[in-house]
Amino acid sequence: MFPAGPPIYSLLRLPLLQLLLLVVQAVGRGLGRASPAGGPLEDVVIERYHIPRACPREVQMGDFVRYHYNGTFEDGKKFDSSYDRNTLVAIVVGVGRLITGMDRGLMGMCVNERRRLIVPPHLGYGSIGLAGLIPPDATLYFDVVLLDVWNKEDTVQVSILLRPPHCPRMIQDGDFVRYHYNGTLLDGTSFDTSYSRGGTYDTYVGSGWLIKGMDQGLLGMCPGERRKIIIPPFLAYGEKGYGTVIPPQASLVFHVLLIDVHNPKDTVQLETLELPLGCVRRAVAGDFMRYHYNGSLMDGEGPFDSLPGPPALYCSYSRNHTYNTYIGQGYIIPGMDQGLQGACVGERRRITIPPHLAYGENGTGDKIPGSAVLIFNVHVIDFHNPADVVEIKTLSRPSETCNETTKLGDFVRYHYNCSLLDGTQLFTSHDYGAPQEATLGANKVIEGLDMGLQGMCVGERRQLIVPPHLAHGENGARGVPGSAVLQFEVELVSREDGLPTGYLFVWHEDPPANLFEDMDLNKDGEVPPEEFSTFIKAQVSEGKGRLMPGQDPEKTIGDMFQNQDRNQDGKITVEELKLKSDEDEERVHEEL
Ligand SMILES: [Ca+2]
Ligand SMILES: [Ca+2]
Repeated sequence: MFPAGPPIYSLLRLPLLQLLLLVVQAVGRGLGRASPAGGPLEDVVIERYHIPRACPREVQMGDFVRYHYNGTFEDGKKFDSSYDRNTLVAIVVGVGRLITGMDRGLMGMCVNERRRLIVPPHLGYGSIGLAGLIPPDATLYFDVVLLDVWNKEDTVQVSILLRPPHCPRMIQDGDFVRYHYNGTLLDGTSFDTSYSRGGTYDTYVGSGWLIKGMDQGLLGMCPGERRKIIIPPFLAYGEKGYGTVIPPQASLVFHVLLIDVHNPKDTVQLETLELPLGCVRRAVAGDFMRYHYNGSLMDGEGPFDSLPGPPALYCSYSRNHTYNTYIGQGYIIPGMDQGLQGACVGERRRITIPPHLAYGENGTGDKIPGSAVLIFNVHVIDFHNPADVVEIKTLSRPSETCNETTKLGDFVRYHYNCSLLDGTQLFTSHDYGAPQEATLGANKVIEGLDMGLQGMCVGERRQLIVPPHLAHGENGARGVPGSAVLQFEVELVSREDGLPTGYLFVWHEDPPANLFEDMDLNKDGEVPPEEFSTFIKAQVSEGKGRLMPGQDPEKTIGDMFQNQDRNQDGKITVEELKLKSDEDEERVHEEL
C-alpha cells in the first residue's frame, strides 16, 4: 500500500495534518531527551515498559510497521485509539508520514514491545492543533504496542530448526509436497494450522498455488525437516490480507514440518542395501517371488505395514510369513512390480515409490494418506519362474571314468542336504545315518530330485536348485513353506540298474531249459514257497538272474510266488508255471 497510494489505516490520514507535520518536524532533536524538570520538553520522552525477551529486529528508519496505540492528553482524556477503530496502523516510519514525535518514538522498537511516548507540541500538532481533535500546544501521550516490522528490501527468512540425519531428497520447484504448519503473525497471533484439520497440507511448490514466500521458503527442505519461515507481506497476502485472519500488510511466520515430497515425473528409486556374492540370476517380470518387507512413509513414520522375518536367524516355520506374489503382472502396486525386478535372491533393497505408482491421491486404509511416497525395505527370500526346470551344477566327480550314469528306473542310494535359498537347513540324510534310497521315476521322491539325480556317476556331487512346482508346490510340506525354492546338495553313493516295468526278477541269460524240475528240489511234482525261495536265491547268488533292487528280497520272492501260484493253494505246479510263462511271452510280443 505504501508505494501505491495514501495510507488507509493511518491515524494521520488527513491531508491537512500531513502538511502540518512537515511544518513542525524540523524542530526535533535527539531521541528520548527530556527537558529539565518543569520546563517544556525538547524531545519525545520514551518509556520502554515492556521489552520482549527476544528481539530479533528493531525498527529502523524506512521500515514498515503495524502497531496499536492509545492517544491521550496530559489530563488522561483520550483523543484517539486504534483499538476503538479496530484498525491497526500500518505505515512507513521515519520519513515524515507520521508526526515527528511518533516517527522518533517508534525507532528501535521490537515486535511486542510496549512504549509510552510523551510528544511535545512542536513534535506533534504544534501551535495550531488539529481542528476539533487536538487543541493548540497540546502535549500528546501515546501508549504503543508494535505488532509487525518489515522492509521493502526484505527477503524470505528461513531458519532450519531440525534437520533429519538422512535426507533422501530436497524440495525443488515443481515438486508436490505434504507438510504440516502452524501460521502466526509476527506478534505470535495464530491464524491457521494444518494440525486442526487432521491431515497434511498438500500442494505443488513453485506453481503459484502458494504465496510466493512459501514457494521460496520451502525450497531445499528434506522430509522430516522443521523450518521457521518468515515472509514479508509483499510475498504473502500484501495490502489485502486474507479474510478476517490475516490483516493487510502482515508479515507471516510459518513453522513447517515436511512430511513428504515427490515429483510427478518421479520413477521408482532403488537402493541396494545388501547384495549377496555370486548373484547370477535376477528377477524378471513373470517370476514368482517370496520376500519380507517393511513399509514406511517418507518422514520416517511407520512401519505402516510389514511382513518381517525374525531378525537374524530365520526359523523355517516362520517362513510362511513371507509375502508371495508374481511380479510384473499387476498383482501388486506398479512401483513394487517395477522395484522388485532385477533383484537377486538374498538381496536387501530399498524401494522408494512415488504416489502415482502406489496408492495415488486417495491413499488407502488409515495408514497410507493420499499422495504419500512409500519406502519399502525388502528382503528377497527366493524367486522362481513357472517355466523353471531343475538347475544342476556338478560340484565334484570321481577321478576314475564313469561309464554308466543314472537313468530312469535305476535304484540309487544318495546322501543329501536340503535347505532354503537363504541357507535355512531343512532336511539331511545324515540325520538318519544311512543314504536315502529311491528308484528313479517311481514317484518316491519329489519330481525335481527324480530329474536332478539322472545322468549322475557314483561318487559325483551336485547342487540342485528345485523350483516349487517340482518340489512341494504352493502349499509346501512339513517344514517347507509354500512356493519355496529348494536347494539340494546330493552325492550318489550307489547305482543299480532297474528292472523293466512290472518285473520283479530277470534272467541275465536264457532261463534253464527244465525250469520246473530245477525248482522241484525233492521231485514230488510241486513247488512250495520254501523250494521256490531257495531256488531264486541260488540263481541270484550264482549271478544267473537278479531281483528288483531296492526291495526286501523276501518280500519280492513272496510276490513272485503269489504270481505263479495261480490257484492260490500254496504250491506251484508245472501247469501253473507253464501258463504264467506263456502269458509273459504274449505280453512281450504285444509290447514289441
Ligand atoms: Ca517239491
Ligand atoms: Ca498252485
